[in-house]
Amino acid sequence: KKYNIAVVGASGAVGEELFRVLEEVKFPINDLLPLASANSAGIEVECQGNTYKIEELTESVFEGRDIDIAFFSAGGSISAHYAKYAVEAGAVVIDNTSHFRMDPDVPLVVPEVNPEDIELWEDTGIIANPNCSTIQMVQLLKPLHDLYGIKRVDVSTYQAVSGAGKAGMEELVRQMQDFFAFKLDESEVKAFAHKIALNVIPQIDTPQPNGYTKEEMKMVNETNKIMHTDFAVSATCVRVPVLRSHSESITVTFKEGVDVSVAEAREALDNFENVKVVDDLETHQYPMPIISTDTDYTYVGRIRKDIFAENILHMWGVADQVRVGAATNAVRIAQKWIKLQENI
Ligand code: 2RA
Repeated sequence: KKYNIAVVGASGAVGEELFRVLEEVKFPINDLLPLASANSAGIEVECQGNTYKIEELTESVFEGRDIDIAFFSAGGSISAHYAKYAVEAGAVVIDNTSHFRMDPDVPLVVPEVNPEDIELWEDTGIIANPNCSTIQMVQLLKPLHDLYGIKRVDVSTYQAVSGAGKAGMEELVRQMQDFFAFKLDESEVKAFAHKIALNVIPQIDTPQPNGYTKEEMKMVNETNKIMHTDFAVSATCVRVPVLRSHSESITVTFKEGVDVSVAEAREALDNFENVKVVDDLETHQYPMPIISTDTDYTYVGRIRKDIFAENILHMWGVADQVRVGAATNAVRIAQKWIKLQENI
């Protein structure tokens, strides 16, 4: 069977990556409906050797098109308003935005971690994609939780500017060009102090009353919904001048009495779907954005036991934010959803 696909946000960073991933996995596409705002209408997109024209997203655009799957990645307010029209027209919505993630009736899915939750799609017609920084973290937590039982997770993230979309990537490139054009030395770089070039910014999204940011609370709240657990999570989310991959320093505290084995942990991670262990400090083997970018794997390294506590493990995870953190995760959900439909 082939499927009719809609992509809302077709001109954005995630939308463009979706077309690439759908082509790479040879997704069974019958027809493709790229959708965006009026000023992108008419732009042509390529997928699987076919050319499609972007159409304007309207409340009625889904009617009569027999859309099976509608990917949304055009911001929370667009999903909030338009997802229902896609569902009413008979599509399953796979939403990349944060809008539906914590809705108790909407499954929040990382296919390698909680694929069974995809079966819950029929309640609302919507399946939510977690936040990019959450996805790559739970892919590493799941095998370790199954092995030892997690009590608490502390994570610091080093997030690429692609998380802020095309505009975020363009801003970094422009600032780096400005910097080198002026050949500013380090002292003058302060002029960019509030910018991202040659800087790190310990804030992503809006401040919350508890002193955390909205991005940090996404990681705190989404992790336990996906894993069906209730352990403590604390996050510090930082924007760094990297284009497309998020890096994360993750400290996992297991239940009292666990004497964690690095070899066991490394094996559990290595055996986990779509995770690659790159871990040999002596030969400078560890995950870095230059390794992960444009790939669909979640890389993990610097795996080491805490110096002072038997039940604590530290690790470093890196993944391409546009792919693993959004487009590829969404396509993997769609692949499992069609298997579900075909098994019925
Ligand atoms: C970011 N995770 O990195 C957020 C949204 N993609 O900006």
